[in-house]
Amino acid sequence: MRQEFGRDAVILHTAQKKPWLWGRFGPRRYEVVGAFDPNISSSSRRNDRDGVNSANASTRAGVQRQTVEPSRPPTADTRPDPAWSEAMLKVYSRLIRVDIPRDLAVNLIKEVLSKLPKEEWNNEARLWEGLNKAAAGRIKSCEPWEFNGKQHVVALIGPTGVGKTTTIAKLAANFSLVAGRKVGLITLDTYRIAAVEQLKTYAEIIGLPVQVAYSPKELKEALRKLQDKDLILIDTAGRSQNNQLHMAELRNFFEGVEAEIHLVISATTKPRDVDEIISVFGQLPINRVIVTKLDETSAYGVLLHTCERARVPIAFVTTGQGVPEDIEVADGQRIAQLILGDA
Ligand SMILES: Nc1nc2c(ncn2[C@@H]2O[C@H](COP(=O)(O)OP(=O)(O)OP(=O)(O)O)[C@@H](O)[C@H]2O)c(=O)[nH]1
Ligand SMILES: [Mg+2]
Repeated sequence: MRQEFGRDAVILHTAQKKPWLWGRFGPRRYEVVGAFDPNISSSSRRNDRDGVNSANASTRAGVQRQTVEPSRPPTADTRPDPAWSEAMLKVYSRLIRVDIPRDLAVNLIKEVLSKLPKEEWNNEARLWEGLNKAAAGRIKSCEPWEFNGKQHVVALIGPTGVGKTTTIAKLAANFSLVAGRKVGLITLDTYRIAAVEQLKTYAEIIGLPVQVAYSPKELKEALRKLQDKDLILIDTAGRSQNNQLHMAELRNFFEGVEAEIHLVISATTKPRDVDEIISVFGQLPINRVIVTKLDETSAYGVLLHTCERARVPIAFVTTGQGVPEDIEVADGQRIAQLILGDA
């Protein structure tokens, strides 16, 4: 906007335009609405524009400095195996570059070697091809719920601020407005001021009923009230994985409830924290994982790490703050390409 119309132009609204849930990583379009004062002379605007251009160039350079890691080949002491060929080391460092943890990278390469004839072990292209297959094989995804007369009760759990409530709003809008399903919402998040309001606001816009449950008994009552719905989405309070009391509360809520529990993890989480989150939230029977905020990182290795540790399929990924459009059905093959694509 500013490159085009000068420094005084202001952005009023931006939106990402792309197909909804079933778009499967479709191409993106952006809509930017802005305004500028036409009374500012074009020459001063041109000057502004130069100023802005140079500012942009330096910002871009700044961002690149932060996000692009130099591709240093592993040194002798970080070599996972002294017998590894140059090609193996090269693919290993590419895996590290996209944030795949070292032990997982070694494990993947060993899997590839076990399937590749020895004379190809020094062929980088063949190794990389094998790695793509190995990664895709390890990322299990699943199709969205089929209904055939069966009701699905789905609870989203996970750490604070990963996007549980927003993801519920996206799912609710897609399954009710696009797929034409009867959807009901329940929230157990009565800890945070405005948490209930957040879900109620979405529900009002979409036109869905919301129940608030303060206790396990009330959850069962709420489920009864929504028994005519095809899909019931349950929002929970985000808590740190270090809060054991919260885990006990969550377990109490879901005891005797047939809910499909979806663990929500942000793609920006560090691998070590993923381990911790999965081990602590794993006190509940997790059926699926949802990975959020793919738009906030460019190294997607944590998706592979999450699949490895959670040992359940990824159901959905989310790619922005926009409700309802920034959510997609997970596709293992496509996620593998995404992870290794930039390496
Ligand atoms: N960039 C980006 N932001 C997202 C995404 N999903 C959610 N957010 C944002 O993350 C912030 C937190 O979202 P919430 O849905 O409130 O997260 P939550 O897990 O319900 O949070 P708690 O209930 O406090 O634990 C909001 O600003 C959302 O707009 C996503 O896919 N990408
Ligand atoms: Mg929430």
